[in-house]
Amino acid sequence: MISLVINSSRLELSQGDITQEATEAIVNAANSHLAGGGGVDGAIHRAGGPAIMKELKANYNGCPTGSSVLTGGGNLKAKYIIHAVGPRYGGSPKDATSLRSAHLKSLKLCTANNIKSVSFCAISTGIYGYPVEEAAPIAIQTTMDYLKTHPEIKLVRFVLFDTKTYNAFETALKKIAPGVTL
Ligand code: AR6
Repeated sequence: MISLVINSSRLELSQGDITQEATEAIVNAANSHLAGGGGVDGAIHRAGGPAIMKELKANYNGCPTGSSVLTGGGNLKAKYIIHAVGPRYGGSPKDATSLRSAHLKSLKLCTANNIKSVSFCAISTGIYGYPVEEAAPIAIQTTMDYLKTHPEIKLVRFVLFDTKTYNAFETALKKIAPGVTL
């Protein structure tokens, strides 16, 4: 675990399973049909139960890439799930814009819904093929910039599933914020 204080907020990196997180919200890596799938999306729907898909179908007709929508957390400890749609990696500059936007929209949903603690997974870096060494600095920089002007969010935690992903986020955080303490 590594963390960085930004004004009165904290950005944390930890390794683990996001379905077990007790932050108020967790951020899912969804697809634009909001149809469920593999990876973390599959894990969240399995752990959270069918109420989540029911709510998605009742309220949304999909979600564009680079955006996100909010549901309740079903059986999870988290009260809310933010379903963010990251880009499929294709090597174009648009990918970074979409990835940044997926994070920013998710943070804005936290502000709009008075959510003070949120956990993100490493959006787009699994099935969607975004190299984690490129994705991690975008995720971290977007979050740091937001927290600088949005003290209402007290905790943003990145919950990274495997060691390779955790290490890439740690490397990116240390590069962006060299004074970071373990
Ligand atoms: N907790 C935290 N992170 C996890 C977990 C977990 N339980 N399980 C996997 N990860 P991915 P994407 C990590 O593939 O690349 C789905 O089918 C995983 O190791 O879940 O955005 C959707 O429906 C990786 O670091 O999401 C979409 O169709 C990260 O979560 C598509 O996959 C993201 O990997 C989205 O692909």
